[in-house]
Amino acid sequence: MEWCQSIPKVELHAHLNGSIRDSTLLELARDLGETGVLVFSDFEHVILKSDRSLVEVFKLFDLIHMVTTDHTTISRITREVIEDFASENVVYIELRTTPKKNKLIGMSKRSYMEAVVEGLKSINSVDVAFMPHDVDTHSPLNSLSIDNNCNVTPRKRIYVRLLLSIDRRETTEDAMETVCWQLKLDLKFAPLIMDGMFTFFLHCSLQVKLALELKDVGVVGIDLSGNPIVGEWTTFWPALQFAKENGLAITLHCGEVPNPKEIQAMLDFWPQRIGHACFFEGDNWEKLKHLNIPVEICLTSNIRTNSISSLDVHHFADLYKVNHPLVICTDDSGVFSTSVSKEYSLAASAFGLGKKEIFQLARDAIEFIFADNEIKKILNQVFDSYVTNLA
Ligand code: 6MZ
Repeated sequence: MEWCQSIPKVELHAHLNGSIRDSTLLELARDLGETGVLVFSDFEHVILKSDRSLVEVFKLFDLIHMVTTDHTTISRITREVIEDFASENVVYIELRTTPKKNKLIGMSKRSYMEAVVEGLKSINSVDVAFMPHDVDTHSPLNSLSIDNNCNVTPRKRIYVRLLLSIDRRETTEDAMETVCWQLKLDLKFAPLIMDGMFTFFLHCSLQVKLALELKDVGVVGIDLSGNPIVGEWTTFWPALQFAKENGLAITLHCGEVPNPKEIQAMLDFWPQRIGHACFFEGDNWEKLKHLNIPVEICLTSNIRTNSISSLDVHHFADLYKVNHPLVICTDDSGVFSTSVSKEYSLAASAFGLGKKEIFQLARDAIEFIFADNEIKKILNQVFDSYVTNLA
């Protein structure tokens, strides 16, 4: 476990609100309990329970969202989550979150994301590089910090990119709003987009300008997530297709429950990555391998939610054996009381992987990130320098 902590790692499947610290969640719930908004003792029991079914996990998310949805809290959680990942030597993370609206407190999807960005900016303990111009090829692993007494110390650096999640409860219009916000398109165009007028947007120069603006806040893609038994693929497809046509990378929660038709439709869509892939069978399984779509593997999450009965039968083994692109992830480190190091450690013990294989697995993840080649180059240097320092 200690060794897994020491190596550089890449995290590609982490939900912001699912990665909240227990201590923060309890503190926020206690505060709300005092104002009478919720009954703290009911909440405490749910937070402290460790084994939950998938249904219970989504009930917990509803509770989490009750205590986390204001701008200050979103900024705080973002800061803490990134600090936690950095402390484990995660050198690149794609953090995903569902932008939320709440008229009562003046929150729009845009202001929600601005709060996330504020959270990133407020981090002092580590060097957070989340904008393209933060790329610094001279010192990829650390930067230097100089305190008031002119003492110079190296600071850890973590590269952060953001994915905006579409929640399966959302309507086509909501989903489109999430995508359009990223592209900074005026929502009055959304109905046109839904009518299939993609080309209009593709070719207008405004579009190019907006896509460039988008890069500035480090958003690189879209995720489809949420309770897998809710909603229909056809509802989300227009927004996802539009996002894809405009150069945003897509990752889908796919096959978290048995639903061969949806799995097939998702594979036909050909996303850049998928998450989970627990209930693939027959042709879909073969197709996944044939298309070589990288799979974000979340071991603890799959076991805790009973999607997979035990690690002995986890599909990681089959995919790993055939060299399928895989990346080990946490999913919801807070909700499932895990960490990236724990997940690597679990993979090592469950599938008999040695240090060399684990290091390679961690390094291979670089290939599947949504950020550009410049970042890939830097991350490769980070892994190289780890090896050099060991020698
Ligand atoms: C599907 C999940 C998930 O977006 O509020 N989420 N969706 N399957 C999972 N596996 C257990 N874990 C988390 O983070 C919490 C949201 O992420 C999605 C759910 O929509 C959940 O409400 P944000 O930051």
